[in-house]
Amino acid sequence: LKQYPTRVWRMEDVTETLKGRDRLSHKGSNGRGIIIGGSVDMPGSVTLAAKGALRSGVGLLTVATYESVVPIVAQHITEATYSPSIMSSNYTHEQLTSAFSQYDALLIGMGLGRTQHTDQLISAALASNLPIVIDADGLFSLKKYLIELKERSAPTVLTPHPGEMAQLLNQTIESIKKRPFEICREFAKTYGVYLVLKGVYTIVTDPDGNQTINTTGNAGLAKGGSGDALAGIILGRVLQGGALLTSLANACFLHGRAADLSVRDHHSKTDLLASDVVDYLPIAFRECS
Ligand code: NPW
Ligand code: AMP
Ligand code: MG
Repeated sequence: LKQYPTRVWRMEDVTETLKGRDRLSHKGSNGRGIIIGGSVDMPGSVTLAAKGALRSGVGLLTVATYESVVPIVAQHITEATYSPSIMSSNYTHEQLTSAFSQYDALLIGMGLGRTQHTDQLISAALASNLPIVIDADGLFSLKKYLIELKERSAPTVLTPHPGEMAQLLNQTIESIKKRPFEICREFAKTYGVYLVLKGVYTIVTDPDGNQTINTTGNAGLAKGGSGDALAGIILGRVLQGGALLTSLANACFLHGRAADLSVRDHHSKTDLLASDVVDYLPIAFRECS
């Protein structure tokens, strides 16, 4: 990508760049991911993220969620392991950071709630030395840790919708929607982050200000759970390595494309669910592989 053009990410970009499975790989070499999310109010959020990640190539996945939530998630996700102990409030900042360092990448935030404990988890995730993806309630907490965000040396990916972006910047949703490209570029460059500003057309920005725009997806995605599934897909693709802007653009494309295929072949935009989108990921992957 040349400096600064905004590039529409097309299917041929995905087919050219989508990394397949190495014949000699094993589960450990296909990426160890951890997802920290969910709560008694929102067990579905982390379930969708875990399914999205597993359908996007993760080799080994651990879900860190509260003990009472584990049986609910585990009923749906049999391939992941679970780590409720990480969610114990007895864990110190250092213990959390050290526990996170056993993984290759971390996703945090969906369904966690806006609590002091979420703040502690975000603070420890930022202190870790691995690529991290922050979504939903994690973004709400992040506002308190902008200095730590700027100081990170490992990659950080933020996945806000316009409401989350607005609260992160202390601006109105309307002002973000007026100049989304410029605002994303300014923020990404200032804080050295990758930004996925979700919407009808999702904009992905890298820390140098390069941008891609996604045009897949439809109004069937305008429903609770869609963003949680996307966050998992993003973790899955980040773990496969390669240029991060490419991995993020591919993840957004595949998420939207799965929704489009599902609406073409089976569902209507009215009845489409986030879990249906994840179930259509295999067809989107096959089409692009
Ligand atoms: P309004 O008022 O709707 O017009 P929140 P959340 C705005 C979990 N979930 N364009 C919106 O505007 C998540 O993971 C769990 C413009 C409002 O102001 C989180 O942990 C589910 N504005 C938690 O719920 C399924 C937009 O943003 C604000 C916009 C809260 O996340 C659902 C809302 O933001 C959910 O994913 C857009 N495109 N999108 C589960 N099954 O467990 C949003 N806004 O208060 O952060 O609410 O996104 O629902
Ligand atoms: P969240 O608000 O976090 O659940 O994220 C919503 C997801 O659905 C994002 O990936 C959006 O890009 C996508 N989405 C929501 N509404 C639409 C729409 N009308 N057209 C296309 N994609 C959408
Ligand atoms: Mg969301």
